[in-house]
Parts: sequence; C-alpha cells; structure tokens
Amino acid sequence: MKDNKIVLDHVAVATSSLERSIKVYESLGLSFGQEHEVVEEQKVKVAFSPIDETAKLELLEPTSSDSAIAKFIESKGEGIHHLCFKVHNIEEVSKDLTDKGMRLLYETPKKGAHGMLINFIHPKSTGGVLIEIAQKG
Ligand code: CMX
Repeated sequence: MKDNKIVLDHVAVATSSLERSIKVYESLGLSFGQEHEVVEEQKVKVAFSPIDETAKLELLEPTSSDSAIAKFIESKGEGIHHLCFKVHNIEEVSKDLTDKGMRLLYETPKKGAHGMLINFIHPKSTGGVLIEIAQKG
C-alpha cells in the first residue's frame, strides 16, 4: 500500500426510524441536514451529522424489507451497525486486505452515500465488527 493513511469517516447506526433517531442525537447537540439521501443500491435512507472535523454519525433506515439493514434490525435490533474508514485508494486497500486473507463483500467497490466508492470487510473476518472502507468518488 503506497498511501495507507486512513481516517475514521463515520460510525453508522441502524434504526427503523430516521426521524426518531435524529431527535435522539440532536438532543446531544448533533445536527443533521434536512435532505436525507436514499441509496437505492443499498436499499437505505441515510442522514449524516458531523461529529468533528472528519468523523460523522450516519443513521441508516431500511427502505425495503430485503435490505441488509432490515435483516440486521430483525435479528439484532437497532444499534451500532458499522465503522467506516476513508481510504485514499480503495482498489489498492481492497487488494491488500484480500491478500491478508480478509473477506471483502464486493469484488469491485460500489456506489454508496455521498457518491463515495465503498466496500465492506465481512464481520467474520474482523472479530464481529462490520467495517466499511470508502474512497471519495
Ligand atoms: N455487525 C456485526 N455482525 C453482523 C452485522 C453487523 N453489522 N451484520 C450481520 N452480522 C453477522 C450476523 O449476525 C451473522 O452472524 P452469525 O452467523 O454468527 O449469526 C453474520 O454476520 C452473517 O450475517 P448475514 O446477515 O447472514 O450476512 P451476510 O453473510 O449476508 O453478510 C453483511 C452481509 C453483514 C456484510 C451485509 O448484510 C451488510 O450489512 N452489508 C452492508 C450494508 C450497508 O451497511 N449498507 C449501507 C451503506 C451506506 C453507506 O453508503 O454508508
């Protein structure tokens, strides 16, 4: 990996109601925009709030009962869903992780929220934490 500097981009929380969760985090002082993006490919509606200069909180509401987020809420309940790290070169990082024996979800990165290119490291490869890697699209 040439440029292996990563930063925490966001912590994601799965919720069955964006509206209700926004109220919870706004009571802590976070601030979500009015626009909530629907990411069709992931079957989710998302809302982001900055936490500091680089990290955000992402709220994820499923838009369909066959969404991975709906499945997560059904089996584990609402709560923390994944950590996302921003990387400089997602193709390079993906190859590096695969070479290290990690199981990535997609063969090639997909489009996520905010036009980012995203992939996920399966929780079975990480000790139970779903990790997203994302590159500015
Ligand atoms: N964190 C930790 N473990 C999780 C998990 C999560 N978020 N989601 C599922 N698991 C666990 C399950 O409990 C299950 O464990 P057991 O076998 O011990 O019961 C195991 O992982 C497999 O679960 P599964 O539902 O059968 O899932 P898959 O193997 O099909 O793996 C997964 C798919 C988890 C990677 C996928 O469902 C997922 O969450 N994809 C990411 C979707 C997402 O976050 N989209 C939003 C992106 C928005 C953006 O752009 O930021």
